[in-house]
Amino acid sequence: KLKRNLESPSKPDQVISLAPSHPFYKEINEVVANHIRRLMTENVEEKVDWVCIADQGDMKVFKRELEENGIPIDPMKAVCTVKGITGHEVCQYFWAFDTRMEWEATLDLSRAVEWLSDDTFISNNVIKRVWPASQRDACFWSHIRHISNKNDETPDCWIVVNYSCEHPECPPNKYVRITMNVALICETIIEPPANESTITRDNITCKITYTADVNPGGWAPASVLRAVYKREYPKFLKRFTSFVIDKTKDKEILF
Ligand code: 16C
Repeated sequence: KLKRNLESPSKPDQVISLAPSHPFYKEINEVVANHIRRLMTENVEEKVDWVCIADQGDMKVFKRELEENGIPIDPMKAVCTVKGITGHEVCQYFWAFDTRMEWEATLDLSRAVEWLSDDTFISNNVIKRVWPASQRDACFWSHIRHISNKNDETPDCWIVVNYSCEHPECPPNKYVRITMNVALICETIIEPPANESTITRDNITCKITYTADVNPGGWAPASVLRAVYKREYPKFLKRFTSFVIDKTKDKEILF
């Protein structure tokens, strides 16, 4: 089932963290900081221009209708709570390249283009074609980070950001290139077990906030695109979180 380009470089055994002199270092830190700021200040449920497009109790998906030069670029935001898994586990699986095709149902292909460090790599996703639009692809860096609440000003959370970039080995010459700024931020809530017994999966809940700002590139019919988003974003969240539950159920809890 796992479709990967044979030329994809596999993750090296050990790679040092991204050096401050790396061309993406500043951008990654700024983008991560903006997502954390947005998490702490934006409550879409209170804003009139955000509409809820899916409400399944523990999972809600919101969008804000926006167009740029006639192309819909609706920002999406989803919040959900899932029992039995930690934020670290959820982010680890969202970031991990080798299992991406096991839960990604909207891709034809995903290939790693370059590993920048042990927490950051660049990949190329080829998205399934949606009639009548042309097929799309994306080239983006994926970065995973733990933010600890050292100073009480930020929540203790795990974050993964997928952010569009250019790469000489991934030129936009075969498909329409989409651009995106996607973040998955997770906080783990632990309900202390009675009698100081060991924490089990029954005592943990993960609060997930997912945001996706995607520009579909060239022409895309707004009504079709919006119908696909309305169906595919909730489907992705359900499928992905079920995947994490299944992968971790017999494993030790990764806090
Ligand atoms: O975040 C997700 N996945 C990440 C890892 O792969 C990564 C990818 C983000 C890209 C998400 C947006 C893709 C939009 C493509 C626009 C295509 C235009 C088509 C024109 C239509 C008229 O961060 C999870 C992403 C979950 C995506 C849900 C929405 C995707 C729609 C894609 C259309 C393919 C449908 C295939 C139907 C079987």
